Amino acid sequence: MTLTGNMRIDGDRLWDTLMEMAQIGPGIRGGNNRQTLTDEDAEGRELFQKWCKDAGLEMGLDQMGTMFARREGTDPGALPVYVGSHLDTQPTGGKYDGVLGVLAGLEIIRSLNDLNIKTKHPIVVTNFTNEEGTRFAPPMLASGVFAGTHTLEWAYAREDAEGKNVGEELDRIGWKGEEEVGARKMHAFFELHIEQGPILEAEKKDIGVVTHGQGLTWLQITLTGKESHTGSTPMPMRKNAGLGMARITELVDKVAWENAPHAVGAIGHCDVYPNSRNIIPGKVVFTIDIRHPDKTVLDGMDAKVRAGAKEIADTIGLGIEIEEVGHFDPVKFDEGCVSAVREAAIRLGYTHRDLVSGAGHDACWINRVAPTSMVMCPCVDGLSHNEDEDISPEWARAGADVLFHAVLETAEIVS
Ligand code: HGY
Ligand code: MN
Ligand code: MN
Repeated sequence: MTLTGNMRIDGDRLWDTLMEMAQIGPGIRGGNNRQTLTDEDAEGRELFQKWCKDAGLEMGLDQMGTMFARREGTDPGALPVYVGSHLDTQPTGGKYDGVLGVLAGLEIIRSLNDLNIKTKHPIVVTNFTNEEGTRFAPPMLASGVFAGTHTLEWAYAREDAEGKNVGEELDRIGWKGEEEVGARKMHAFFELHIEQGPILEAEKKDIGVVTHGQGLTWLQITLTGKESHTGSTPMPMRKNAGLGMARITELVDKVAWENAPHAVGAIGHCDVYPNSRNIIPGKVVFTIDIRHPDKTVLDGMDAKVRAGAKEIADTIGLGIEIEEVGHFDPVKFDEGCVSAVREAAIRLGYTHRDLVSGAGHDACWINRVAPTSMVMCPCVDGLSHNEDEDISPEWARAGADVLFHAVLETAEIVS
């Protein structure tokens, strides 16, 4: 049986499944707050597992809590084609970031069952733990362990703002598996994700054929000054850590603009101590997020931000500690997998364009251990990591159809 343009997923079922998952870990404005290894994450995992079992899949779980749902192929010795993303969300996240990729993988299985299609290679739907990195830095933590970038022990030791660590929280929610992380070998990996940027919608394209992913560096800065009275401490005597953070925020923005049009930089997380209205901050801890598609430029931005931050701290008389808490180099996805995505879009009659992913994804790490590529669909105003994140059912359907064909072509239809 060959792949034809009329072989498509059930877009209504996919949409209903997305809406049902969105009920778990509701946000405050219609989005989601299903942060990794929380009770809400556990509830979402339970629902996903139920759906997978209902679809006749065999469940697997590794030591980082990454979930694998396997549909057998006709050749037991053939390496599986993996398809998935992440179910964890930002604290003020949308309903589709990550979730679309996991549930579109499930929809592929449901559609194969409906069509009674058998494939040579098994197909495994995957939910990677802690893609967001918002509760436990760095992002893409479990896929990073899977790709051999982080050790399991290092990952288990990552702590959240309350001092809880990954290993303990996996135990607490009962989702720490036995499987060695990364022991599974993949024939290929595909991930469907919303663009989280404005290009596809602006150009009225249904599909992003993702050829590359930009690189990322997260630097955690600790500035130490001196707490003192905001009213009675003369300006020349102040050691204001908050002032240092403000100037470094300006520096990061400036370095990004100096490397326009592709560079980006911001500070999204900060803790001010003691955070009292009338005490000059004695300590601030914040995370710089800089990104660029070119490694040399990204490394140059990193060096410039480090040097500038030290200069700012010295000028104000602050102590400074700089710790890299996240990094991955820009990635170039597998050309065979990228072609499978592009040809699927053409076969199905969807408009498409090549794209560099601005956000990081599990696929960026998995690309190190298996042929990998991504499919992207538009999102309204390019907005994401915001509860107003939105997509249309048509965009979800188009992305899942293309994912369906790319996975089927790679898994080889037998009957
Ligand atoms: O930060 C990222 O790019 C991803 O959303 N975790
Ligand atoms: Mn994501
Ligand atoms: Mn995200």
